[in-house]
Amino acid sequence: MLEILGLPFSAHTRKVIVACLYKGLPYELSPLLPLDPPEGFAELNPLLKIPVLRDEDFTLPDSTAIALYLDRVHPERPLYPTDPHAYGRALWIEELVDGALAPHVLHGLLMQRVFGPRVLGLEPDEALIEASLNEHIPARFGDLERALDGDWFAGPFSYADITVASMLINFCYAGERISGERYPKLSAFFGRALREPCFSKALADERGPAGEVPGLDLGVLSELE
Ligand SMILES: N[C@@H](CCC(=O)N[C@@H](CS)C(=O)NCC(=O)O)C(=O)O
Repeated sequence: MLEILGLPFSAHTRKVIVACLYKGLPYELSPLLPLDPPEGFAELNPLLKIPVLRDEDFTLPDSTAIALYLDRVHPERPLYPTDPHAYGRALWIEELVDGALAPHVLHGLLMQRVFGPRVLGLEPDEALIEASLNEHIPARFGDLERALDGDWFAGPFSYADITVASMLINFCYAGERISGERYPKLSAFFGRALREPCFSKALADERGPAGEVPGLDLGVLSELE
């Protein structure tokens, strides 16, 4: 069985969990805290980030590399579109989120507001929170709002949608909400994505472990019910 090393409430680990659920691949999740990595973790991922996938004796870090690998090994229910334009677009949307939005949601906001003060005992960097919330995150949300022209970001439901929705969940976990007034298409997309069975199941499984993290705002999970 596939083993996913990571945490269910990590945006990048969730991408892989949702991908496995979407493809119907059985997996087990082995909790791994990147803030307190186990000995030898650098051999699995020198960047010390989660997730890492283990498939028998093969290990692979990075949510994008893992999804591309899973599509090769298990081509049924592809995560990436087959149409070349949609495929390229899915990769671009993933880069927009993981490369340009993730640092501001995960480090600029969630780390400063929740994990830093509530788990690590660190003072929040208020200037960083302010810049993330008022500058960087709105810029990228604007890009996503403009990029959406249909139900999904790249043709049929794909890993691009899983990537965007997963990052938006962590934005909400930091106590924020996606404004329907400012981002009507993105906000409607978010509701639609979370109602996909692969997301409903992942979020139901995640609720318990996420509830153990002090300070995470899990309201978005109840708003779905
Ligand atoms: N490009 C990586 C990014 C992974 C990533 O940033 N993971 C976060 C958790 S969501 C992490 O491990 N952070 C720990 C750290 O930065 O020290 C991927 O797509 O898997």
